[in-house]
Amino acid sequence: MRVLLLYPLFPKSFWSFEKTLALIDCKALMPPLGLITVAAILPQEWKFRLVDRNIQEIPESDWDWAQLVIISGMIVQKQDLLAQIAAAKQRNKLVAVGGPYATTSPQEVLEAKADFLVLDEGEITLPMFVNAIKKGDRSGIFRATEKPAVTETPIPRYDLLEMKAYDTMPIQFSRGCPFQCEFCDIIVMYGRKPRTKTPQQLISELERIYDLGWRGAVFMVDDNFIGNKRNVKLLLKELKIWMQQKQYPFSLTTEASVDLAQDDELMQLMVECNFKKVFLGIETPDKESLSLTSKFQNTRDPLIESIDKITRAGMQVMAGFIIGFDGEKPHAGDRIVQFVEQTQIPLAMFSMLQALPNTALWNRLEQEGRLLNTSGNINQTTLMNFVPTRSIEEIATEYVNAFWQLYDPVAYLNRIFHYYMKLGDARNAKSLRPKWKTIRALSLLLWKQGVLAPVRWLFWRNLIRVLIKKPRELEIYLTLCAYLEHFSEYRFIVREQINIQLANYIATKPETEKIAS
Ligand code: B12
Ligand code: SF4
Repeated sequence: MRVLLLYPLFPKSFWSFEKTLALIDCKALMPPLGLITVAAILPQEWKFRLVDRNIQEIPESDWDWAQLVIISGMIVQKQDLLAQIAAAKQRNKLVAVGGPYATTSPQEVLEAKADFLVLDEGEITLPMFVNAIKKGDRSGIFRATEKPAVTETPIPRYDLLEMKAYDTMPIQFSRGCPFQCEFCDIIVMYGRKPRTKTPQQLISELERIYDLGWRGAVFMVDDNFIGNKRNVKLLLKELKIWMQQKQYPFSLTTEASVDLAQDDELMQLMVECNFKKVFLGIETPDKESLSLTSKFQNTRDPLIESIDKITRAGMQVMAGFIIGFDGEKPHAGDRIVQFVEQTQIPLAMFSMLQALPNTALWNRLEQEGRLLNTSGNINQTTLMNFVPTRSIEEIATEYVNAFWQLYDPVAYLNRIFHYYMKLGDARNAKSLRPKWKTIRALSLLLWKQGVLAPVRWLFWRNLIRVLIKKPRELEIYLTLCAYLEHFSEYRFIVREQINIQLANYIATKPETEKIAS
């Protein structure tokens, strides 16, 4: 069987970083780990080609070559995902779709005329699909009621990737999260019992990307890396030795819950394994909203102290924020800006609350008759998809103003300077010899921010202070500066897109208020 694996286009978003990626000559942030995992689970005598539409067009010769087209994607990619199903059907190809979007919104994919829906986790449903294909079936829907043990998951087919097109390689140690935030679809898709790989299994995966020549950023894409603290410590103790032996070829990033700050041993081990960044779901500094959304883990210890502890331990904190919770008091946007300024978190991912299909939030809003349309999106440029307890106009205005302030170039450059100064010095990684990519990026950055930008005086002032006081991890500081290239443009997009949608919403208000149930 000749299989064409397709990954649809992402819209321009908080995460797309076009301008920052252009500095380092990369085409996209990360490759699709789901699809290369699918390729590893399918029979290895099948032939595979992978096209990530975020880095290249699909050559007509690939369409001609393929007997089966497999498409995966998340909800934000749905427009292109549905378009690629149509393109494949136009060419009479057999089409199978799976992954997060198809799993949470199967009806939309079926209506687009995909032949096979292979939902939930592929470790269980792909063998059912392969049997059906071998029997000669031409359509089917496969679902799993169980969650697979990821100890059986084979090493993803990293060899199918054009690695140099990406900034970061993804790898996964665990799936699932023990918490129960009301808006979260992770626990719907991957469950509340974190399932981990074995340390040896994960190290073999790192070994594979190392052998394929990868060096640099690796994103451990776990839903909550510290969901199973016992197993993660076992991994880190072995990983630490491997990293040392290989002379720290990777700098690691992951996602974790904020209770990480309460475990000094865990933080220490992560730093020793060269974890450089950690993404925390802070959501809001408003305690009532955190309790209402069942994010109790964020109410137990003061958030500012926790963020400070992780930072001083030597890991850069990135954080997610949400506006629009039920019962939220006015000026929530200002409180988020204030919180970010106080903690000086460089990258604050911010969006309006969206209900995703089948989450506890979705089910509650459906019962209360408050859903506005049937699909969520959780992008930074989309309005809420339900009727909130205060007006959408008020929330959207606060949101746009807050986003605007967060990525104001002066505020951003000052924030990252102060944050970098307090970031703990990990002192374990050996600096790699600068690559041509880094030298090119640095020259472009100096030209853009040091010569062309209106904030050039601030750029130089802060850079000189960094060179004098803390030159050792200069690359981290300059990378933070490079993100400004993306955000100073992206805040215009957020403002424009939200204002257009808000105007449409206000114009059609009587209709939109006919709430779908
Ligand atoms: C890494 C990641 C990203 C990366 C994307 C990198 C990339 N190129 O793919 C980045 C950081 C860019 C990102 C961004 C966002 N992400 Co994201 N992301 C993830 C994360 C943490 C890991 C994805 C991954 O690699 N998983 C590991 C692989 C092995 O799992 P998998 O893809 O699910 O694949 C398995 C099965 O689904 C199945 N499978 C997958 N595809 C297929 C196809 C077929 C045919 C078959 C049979 C099976 C199958 O088999 C695999 C093995 O079991 C997931 C969470 C998660 N646990 O997956 C969220 C997740 C996918 N992201 C999500 C969201 C919402 C976003 C954002 C919108 C967040 C935001 N608010 O901005 C943005 C959007 C991006 C944009 N540009 O607009 C949601 C998607 C929800 C949905 N229902 O679609 C998830 C599930 C997390 C969440 N709930 O918040 N994300
Ligand atoms: S901590 Fe994160 S992954 Fe876990 S339930 Fe809450 S939002 Fe979901």
